[in-house]
Amino acid sequence: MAESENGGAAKRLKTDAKNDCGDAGEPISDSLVSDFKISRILRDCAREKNIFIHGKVKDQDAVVILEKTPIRQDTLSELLKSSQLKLEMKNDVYSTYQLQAPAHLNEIKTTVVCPATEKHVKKYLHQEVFLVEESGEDYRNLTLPYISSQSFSVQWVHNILEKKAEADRIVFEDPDPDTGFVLLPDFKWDQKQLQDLYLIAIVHRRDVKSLRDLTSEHLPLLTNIRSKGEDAIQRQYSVPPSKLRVYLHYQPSYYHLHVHFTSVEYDAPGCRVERAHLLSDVIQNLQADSSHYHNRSLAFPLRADDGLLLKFKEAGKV
Ligand code: M7G
Repeated sequence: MAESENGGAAKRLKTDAKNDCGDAGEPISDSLVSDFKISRILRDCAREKNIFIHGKVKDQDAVVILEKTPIRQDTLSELLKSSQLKLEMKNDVYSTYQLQAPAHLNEIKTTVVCPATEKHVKKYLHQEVFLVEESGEDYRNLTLPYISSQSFSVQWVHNILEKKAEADRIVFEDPDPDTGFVLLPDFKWDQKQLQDLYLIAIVHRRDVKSLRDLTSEHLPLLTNIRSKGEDAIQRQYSVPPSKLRVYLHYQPSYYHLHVHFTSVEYDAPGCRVERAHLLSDVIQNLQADSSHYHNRSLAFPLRADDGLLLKFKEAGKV
């Protein structure tokens, strides 16, 4: 089985400030953000220091996500040396300041979805959440028909697999058509520090939508992702398997099988028990019973405006 590795940019943490690329590999132009007309705030969180904004770029719907990133240890002394301090208050041994950092140490991670569909807007809108319990039968009768007609496009996934986008970000690839995958940084991670390390392994196979499709037939694929994914991360970032949380989402947003690799110290969005299934548990469940994920009930959260929740309500399941 042939394997390839991309040493390039992924070998080190990203410290330069160059633009990321759009789907077609073109740099995202500055005007995409400066032409953005705000319609409403979808969500904001003071603790996570991010804000999700819905608006328009030249008549096209767009979502812009702004996020303050963690303070980097490698630029700490520069930050302290080259910033200006403005005193806010002083009392006994206590004082607080506004630290005005130079522009290059004060960047805001910005994600743009443009054109954004109504489903993208809903994904980021703060909503009440309900927990649904889905039996294997519910999956086949309610969920499968719904996701077959309503789910997000996986064009971005195909672009990655076909090297039409993000090819220079690939950390590791096993090209085997049955057990192979591409490992690359999740677009939620700016790769500037390891505290919030986040990579995804996307399988080459296109016939596995989610956890529900997995049987013991897929064990070689899953064990391959675990061992080679962990090895690659150890090599590239010197992060050992014991520092990783490796899991699948159910329900995922994108129905093409992929596995999340995050730092175990990082409270990543979607890593809670109602959505994350540890890869090692999935492997053991399938070893014990090949039809585990076909038959058993799986609980997951659905937002109030999710069409799938309506289907479960209509069927009297919620
Ligand atoms: P998911 O479990 O299907 O859905 O995971 P979630 O987004 O609700 O978690 C898909 C993962 O792929 C997420 O962690 C996304 O941040 C990531 N992702 C989504 N898109 C559109 C891209 C992309 O274009 N490039 C990369 N590298 N990651 C993406």
